[in-house]
Order: sequence, then structure tokens, then C-alpha cells
Amino acid sequence: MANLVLYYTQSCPYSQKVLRFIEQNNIKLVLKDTHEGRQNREDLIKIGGKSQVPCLVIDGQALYESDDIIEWLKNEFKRH
Ligand SMILES: N[C@@H](CCC(=O)N[C@@H](CS)C(=O)NCC(=O)O)C(=O)O
Repeated sequence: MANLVLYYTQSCPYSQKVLRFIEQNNIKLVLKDTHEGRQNREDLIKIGGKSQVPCLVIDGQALYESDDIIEWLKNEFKRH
């Protein structure tokens, strides 16, 4: 199972779309709000090169774009 971290913000509708999918499918992953303190946002920029949310970090690799994130999660979790 890949190590998964989702960077998100409460105010971002694209983040909320991904969070809804995660909740509905009972997917367990680490959540990091980039509006909470400075560190999460700085970490995301370091990993992915930009602060855009949502971003799913898969074993250290950044995947941006909510639709791509949901597609990736669908593929990953249909097998488990
Ligand atoms: N097409 C992207 C849009 C994501 C997006 O626009 N995110 C905004 C917040 S709602 C954002 O992170 N803006 C700040 C930035 O790009 O650094 C998706 O579907 O994930």
C-alpha cells in the first residue's frame, strides 16, 4: 500500500470534492491543511513545486488536479 498524504484547504471546493470521495469510500490517509500554520504549505511547495490544492502525495510524488486524484484513488482502492 502506498504512503498517501492529501494536502487540502477547507475553503477549496476542489479539495472538498476529493475529501467527500475519501469519506464516502472510507479511505484512510494523512490529511494536511495548507492554511493551518506555514509548514504544510512549505512542505507541499518543496514536494510538488507549487502550493495548489488538492494535491495527493503518493510515496513522495505529487499528484495535482482533483479529477486525477479521484481517478488514482478509484484505481488504487478498487483492489483492496
Ligand atoms: N483544476 C484544479 C483546481 C485547483 C485549484 O484551483 N485550487 C486552488 C484553491 S480552490 C488553489 O490551490 N489556488 C492556489 C494556488 O494555485 O496556489 C483541481 O481540480 O484540482
